[in-house]
Amino acid sequence: MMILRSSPPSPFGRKVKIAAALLGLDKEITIEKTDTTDASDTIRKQNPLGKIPALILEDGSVLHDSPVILDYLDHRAGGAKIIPSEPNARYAALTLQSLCDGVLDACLLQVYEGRWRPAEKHEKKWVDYQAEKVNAKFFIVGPADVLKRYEREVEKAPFRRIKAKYSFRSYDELQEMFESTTRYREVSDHFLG
Ligand SMILES: N[C@@H](CCC(=O)N[C@@H](CS)C(=O)NCC(=O)O)C(=O)O
Repeated sequence: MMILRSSPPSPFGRKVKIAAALLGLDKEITIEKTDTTDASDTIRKQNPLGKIPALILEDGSVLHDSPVILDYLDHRAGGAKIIPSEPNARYAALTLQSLCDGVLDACLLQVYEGRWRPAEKHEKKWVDYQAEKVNAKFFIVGPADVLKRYEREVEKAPFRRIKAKYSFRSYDELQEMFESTTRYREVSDHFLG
């Protein structure tokens, strides 16, 4: 059994959970809740950067960050399932992943402004700059019929609320939306047949 160090609201952790489900590997992974803000959490030993997600393999070795974990899961599932092997398709997929990760980073930087700095020190220019990246680049790739059904949920995506509130509560709302709307298996069937 592999162990995924993650936390329910973590977008990068959810990315790994979705990949595992798409690849049919979710039953081989136990999720161990992690608090990256807790200095005594073992994540800081497992990943010297103290970041989640981190995937602990059966032999005790630790993989991070999420692109590395996805690459490993794809390999473990037989290869070229979510990351193509043909060079053009492969580098297009990896670049798309990098873009999506960048959007998540821009979301997190807005959240961290609220989490780590007192309200009077929030730098609006910085937060707006990150929000621009999210607003400009946020999109979903997939078959039209699947997207149609998710459109309504995307409209409800609370990124703007995160921007407005910088609070854990908004993040919890994001998590709630995710739990109520994401159907891993359904998505898996559409994307992988
Ligand atoms: N590039 C990393 C980003 C991971 C990341 O930023 N994780 C956040 C939670 S979603 C985290 O651990 N933050 C705590 C920290 O930065 O110390 C990946 O793709 O896994």
